[in-house]
Amino acid sequence: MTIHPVQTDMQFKNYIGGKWIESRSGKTFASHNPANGELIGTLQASDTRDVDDAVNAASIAFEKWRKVPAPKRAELIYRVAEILRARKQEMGELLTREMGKVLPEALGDVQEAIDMALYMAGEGRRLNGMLVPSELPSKWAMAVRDPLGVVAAITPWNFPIAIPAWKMFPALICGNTVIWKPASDTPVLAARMIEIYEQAGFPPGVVNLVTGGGGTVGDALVAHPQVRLITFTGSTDIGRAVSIKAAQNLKRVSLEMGGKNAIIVMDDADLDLAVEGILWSAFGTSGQRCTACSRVIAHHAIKKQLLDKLVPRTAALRLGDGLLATTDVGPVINHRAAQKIHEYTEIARGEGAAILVGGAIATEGDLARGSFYQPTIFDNVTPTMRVAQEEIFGPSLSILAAQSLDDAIAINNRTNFGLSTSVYTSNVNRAFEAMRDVTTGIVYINAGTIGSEVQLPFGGTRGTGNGHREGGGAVVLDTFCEWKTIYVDYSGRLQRAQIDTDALVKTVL
Ligand code: UN1
Repeated sequence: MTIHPVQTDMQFKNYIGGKWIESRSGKTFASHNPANGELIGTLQASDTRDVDDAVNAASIAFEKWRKVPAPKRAELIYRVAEILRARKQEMGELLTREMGKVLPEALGDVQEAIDMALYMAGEGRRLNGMLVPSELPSKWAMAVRDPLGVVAAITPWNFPIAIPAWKMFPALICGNTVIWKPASDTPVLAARMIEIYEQAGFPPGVVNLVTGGGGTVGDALVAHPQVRLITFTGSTDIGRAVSIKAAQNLKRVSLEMGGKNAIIVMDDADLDLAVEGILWSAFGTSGQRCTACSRVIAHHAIKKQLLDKLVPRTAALRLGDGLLATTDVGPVINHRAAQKIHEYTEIARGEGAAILVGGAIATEGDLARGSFYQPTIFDNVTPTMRVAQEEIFGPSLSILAAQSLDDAIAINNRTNFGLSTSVYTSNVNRAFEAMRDVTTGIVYINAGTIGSEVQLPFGGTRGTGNGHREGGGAVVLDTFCEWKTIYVDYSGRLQRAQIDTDALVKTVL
């Protein structure tokens, strides 16, 4: 494995109208490596004037871009996939340095963007509309997909390459132009990604980057009347605020928010398989996935046996810099996050949970230079405890007991989130009952709660989303398109729908 040379103290600019430019604010902010505090780069701390410039550039570009045939738009997206594939290792390493996840997962994050690019580029030759019979003779009835205009993508740091790809490739293939506001913890990756769009040959103004705070750049994008769609992934609180603010201009908002995902382990499950799924889903990405498993709902008959296998495996996980092959679990995104995760440990303790493993910020040796949290398991958790209800977004797992499958599903469904659920069972009837009765947007049987694939809808119910889905072909296109219904009457006479139907059919016959 080659580790590419580390460049530090690099200054990255905004990308507006095809030019790299400094913010009008004259201010910058820094991005650091959560494993050791290393400076990754300085970025523009933009303000509303930069957002205005970007909206202006994206609006002008839209008039040309919407007329570029979709198969041609697709060629540019294919090009992004090719460049990203060639630079996968380098981008993966940068991802580990800026965000912290271990390198194999970082490469997976980049791969997910490559997959999405290839998939959406394929839509360039599809973008199916509708052609249906008219009720009148000599008349065509059809519907086509129109782009919305300027789309704002507000993206999180936990999948800094994949999640923007889920939003931007569908937006672009449909003919929208995009302004990207990346999370302030991972902006260097965004700037590098924009270089790839530039290299792929996207025309000026079609893809724009404005870095800076959510309260300034994000709010300005949400409020701007010319931004027609906000596609946001982040916390439920911010998503709700985005939705309320955007409603004033009646704009479309696609939200992907929190999760409180559970793995249900039945008494007939393969426990070794379940343990692998739990470790991967709860502690992969240091638990910082909205699909992460933060609850295990174990059938009471096997709970002890399951914990006897799970706890030592959890205790053996090695924390460290994600670039090292010896690391199982990387840092959490920053010190604030580690503090917040620890507050939940205190809450669990206060609520009467038993801490079986972990439960502290990790500071041994080199870990003190970064923000690390020990993989943690809370036992004796009951469904109404805060640690069983609230999203922690860290390597903290609550164990609950259930009396039966129905009981487990009821516990699973009773939270304010609804993203992903997994059920371990070897009984096919139980598996199908769970597939019927679980009310989250994603259900896994005999696999963990993480690992969705781009060609299927991704999203959740209740506080996780607002009804939109990402990935999943036609489903995601519906978010990024406006349906335009077109009637073409070539009869040469006035035909009145719903009135002349009978008479005219008689004339034709
Ligand atoms: C997220 O955590 O926000 O299914 C997305 C998964 C990944 C995507 C997670 N493919 O875990």
